[in-house]
Amino acid sequence: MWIRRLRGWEIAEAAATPEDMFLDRRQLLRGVALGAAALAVSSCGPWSRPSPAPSPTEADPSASLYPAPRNSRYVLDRAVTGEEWITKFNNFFEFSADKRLSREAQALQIRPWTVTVDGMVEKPFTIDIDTLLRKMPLEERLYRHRCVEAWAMAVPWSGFALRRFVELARPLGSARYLRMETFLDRSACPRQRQVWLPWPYVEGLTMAEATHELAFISTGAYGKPLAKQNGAPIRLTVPWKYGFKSVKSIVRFTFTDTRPVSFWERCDPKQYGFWANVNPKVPHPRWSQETETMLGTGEDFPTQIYNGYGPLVADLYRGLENEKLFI
Ligand SMILES: Nc1nc2c(c(=O)[nH]1)N[C@H]1C(S)=C(S)[C@@H](COP(=O)(O)O)O[C@H]1N2
Ligand SMILES: [Mo]
Repeated sequence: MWIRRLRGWEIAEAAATPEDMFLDRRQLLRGVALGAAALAVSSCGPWSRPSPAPSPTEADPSASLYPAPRNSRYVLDRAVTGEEWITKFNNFFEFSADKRLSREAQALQIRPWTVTVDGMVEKPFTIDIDTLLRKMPLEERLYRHRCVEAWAMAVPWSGFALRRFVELARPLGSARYLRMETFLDRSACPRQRQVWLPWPYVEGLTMAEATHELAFISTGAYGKPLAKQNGAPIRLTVPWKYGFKSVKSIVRFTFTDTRPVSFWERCDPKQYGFWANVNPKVPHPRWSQETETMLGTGEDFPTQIYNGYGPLVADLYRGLENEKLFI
């Protein structure tokens, strides 16, 4: 039985999702605050068990590629989270500020889907997702996922190492960052007509981060192609950073020498920065990051620095101690 306490994401769900906090201020100015607040209040809490996901209506042409062989290097210190959580409890602000957005997300058209590689590369190109999937060595990895809202999951992702994709892209030596961009489709995605939000969703990594062994591109989960609400057909997964870095439904990878400004950083740079590494000692302005609650079991765990991946990633940040690495 879940003992009800006020946790970071409950605050977030009720009143202070990153977007709502951003909207709070804007909406005071605009006087249109009611919609989101009413939605948040009318929904029941995120701790109630979600019902099973709707079965996909169209066949996914990549279905035969899954399940991919598991890479045994990445082990968990806790149980894999029930699949119903990842398919029914999501952050995907293109579709809703409410976690129950799986139905809305089915409007996303994931075929045809192309991915463009441009910027500081030997030769820019655009590749069809199914061609890309057959070029990349697919594997399964068990990773922990830690949202800045203090909930967590343990997920069997399928996909490929981001560094294999970087090799395919052939960046120039002068590239310092990899910028990743979600689709922008104002006709199919009504929320992207909210001109006060900086659509499309953008995220970025340094080249050292992007070529780190842990940086992963997920194209599937739980032995199946990725569900639309999880960012089909291709999303980033960087388990040592807060979940908002893991940009969904990517259409463009740009190599650049300029640090990208991410979606949330553009919304509110005081709360969300470029690095966003997990750290229990650096609270969010509205809640502590000391502990996290596992979806499904409701178990609390102490938050670990770099989400427990410190031994693998801490070296990436030597000499950068003056940067805001943990926000
Ligand atoms: N394009 C896009 N990517 C996104 C988001 C989003 O709103 N839009 N939300 C982020 C946040 S805050 C989290 S916690 C994860 C959630 O991924 P999941 O719903 O697959 O668990 O996606 C991240 N990627
Ligand atoms: Mo998140």
